[in-house]
Amino acid sequence: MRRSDEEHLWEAAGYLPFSRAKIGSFFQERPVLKNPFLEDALLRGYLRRHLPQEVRRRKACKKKQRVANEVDDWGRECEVTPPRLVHFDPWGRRVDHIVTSPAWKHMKDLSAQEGLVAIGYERSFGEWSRVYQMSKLYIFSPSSGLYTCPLAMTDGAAKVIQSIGVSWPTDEAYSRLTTRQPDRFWTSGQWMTERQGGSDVGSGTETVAVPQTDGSYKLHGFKWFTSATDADMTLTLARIQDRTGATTPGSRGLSLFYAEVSRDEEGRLKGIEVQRLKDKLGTRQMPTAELLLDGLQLSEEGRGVASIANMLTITRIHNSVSAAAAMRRVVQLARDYATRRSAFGKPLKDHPLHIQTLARMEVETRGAFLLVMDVCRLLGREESGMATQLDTHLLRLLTPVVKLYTGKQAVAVVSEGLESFGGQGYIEDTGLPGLLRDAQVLSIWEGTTNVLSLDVLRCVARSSGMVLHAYVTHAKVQGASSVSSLAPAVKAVNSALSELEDFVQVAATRAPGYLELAARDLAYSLARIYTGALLIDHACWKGASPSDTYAALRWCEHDLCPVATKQARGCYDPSTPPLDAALVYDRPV
Ligand code: UCC
Repeated sequence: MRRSDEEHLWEAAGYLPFSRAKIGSFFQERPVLKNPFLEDALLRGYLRRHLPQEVRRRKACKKKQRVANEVDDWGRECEVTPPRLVHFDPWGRRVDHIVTSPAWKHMKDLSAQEGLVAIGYERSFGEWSRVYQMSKLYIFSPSSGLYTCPLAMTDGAAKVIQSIGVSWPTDEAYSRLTTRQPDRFWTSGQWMTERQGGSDVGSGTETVAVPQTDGSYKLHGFKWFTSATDADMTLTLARIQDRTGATTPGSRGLSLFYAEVSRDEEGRLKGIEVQRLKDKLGTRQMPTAELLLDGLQLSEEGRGVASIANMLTITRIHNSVSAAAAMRRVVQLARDYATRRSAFGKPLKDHPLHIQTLARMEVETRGAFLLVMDVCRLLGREESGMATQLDTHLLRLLTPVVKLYTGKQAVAVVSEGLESFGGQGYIEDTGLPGLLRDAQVLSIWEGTTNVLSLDVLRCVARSSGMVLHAYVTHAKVQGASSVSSLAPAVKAVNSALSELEDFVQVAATRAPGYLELAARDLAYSLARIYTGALLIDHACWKGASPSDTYAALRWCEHDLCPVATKQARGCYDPSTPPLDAALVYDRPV
């Protein structure tokens, strides 16, 4: 080959031409996303075990393959083409357009067609409708480009409207939220957070609702985090002003409002101004904004928090589904990669320490999946009128537990998963780092870990301990097994349950601050013990595999009841808070 004049020039200048650079011929194969349904032994076993045959027949595999082929590409497009805010049109008119990618719009149509919200309300599969719906969302979620966020809020809004009673003006909204027709389908926002409070909604909400002569209200306020701001409607909280302009402070002063997001003939948003889009660590695919709005009253006056709690239950369950799904996705990619990547003379899959690490991730993922699906099962039972009182208590207790536990697990497992790709796990255009950035929000929005731990305490107190009684009764039944290979796991669950009961007895005699300090560990204990019981139960099923048994045994090697362990160490004693504070604010002497 003739060398170009340019090459001669570079050489004369002392540089080696690129043609001689030793870049070698090796290119690492990338991890391949296969059919996420066929690749998920636990999901398939769980559905085979629990879903009626009629439901399973409809769960065609072809659609799951579509997730790997087409939908995942849309999800990636949502990530690389994030929404942007156009404040003004070319002629200077304020328009506040949130411009989203075509892929984001495809996600909306797909969600309607697949009935990702509708299934929960059609209830064609009775008590199993929620498990069916959530298992579809579980497959969809990691490829959805975060479209699961608007879907969570849409589902929550439909639930709130249904629980309050579907009548004017929300009947049309309800039918649009739960339709399968893409051209009619609406999504909803849940605009709660203000500058003073995302967690302490009761004292942080400043938005006021001013009564109008036609019986409607104008809302004036500043919503600080409004996720999926391109929604068609929203539910939001505000304080109703009386004739003198006074409002009731605290949670009892909050009412729930419904608002449609619409535009006037000139394309301007009616009653809403979008201040700016948020610059977030992750979930960049989804528009989150600061804005002002006006709307119509929906709840009974002063019942805003209680009314929106139904929405929180649904969005927290969706959050948990997304958490389990994120773990499953990274495990699927990591185990595929381990067959394609070689180091130190052999494929990663032949390095026992690497496989042990993947197996630990798998155990965490299985635990999360079973815990989430059990909560979906309980929700389905409640909504189909099949729930016993024990089921209702369990659902109330386990909703914050599953959300807080899986949110944290997802961050840990996804982070571990990225490590299994080496440096490539840290490179943006592999699409892998986004998994971690998006997982990080799961423990933050819809109630942080500590806020939810306190919610656990509150529901125990408000039910006079009935939710705990239901928990212990159910976990014991689930944990009983005659399969000898599971004996160590059964023993671990039962002794952890006894420790938990002992903890509760002791804690009940202590000052109130004692329980508050124990709240997070208590919630973790509830999650770990119950999950252990579920893994054992699944491993006892006649169609279970040796892997199901192995996973149950490994899970139960955890400290299942950290709250008892820490109680024994005096971690919640009255001296702890001052010592914690001294440590946190330690200064050089
Ligand atoms: O907006 C956000 C981002 C949106 C993105 C969503 C995407 C999700 C997608 C996931 C898939 C990828 S984040 C907003 C985050 N903020 C929160 O989640 C709020 C966190 N704070 C709490 O949860 C607090 O505990 C509050 C706000 C509920 C505390 O308020 P109060 O007023 O102090 O609460 P109370 O007094 O405990 O309860 C008031 C009423 C009571 O009913 P009544 O009056 O009948 O006794 C409670 O029983 O509300 C009822 N209630 C509940 N009911 C309170 N919490 C619950 C609950 N969890 N379940 C049932």
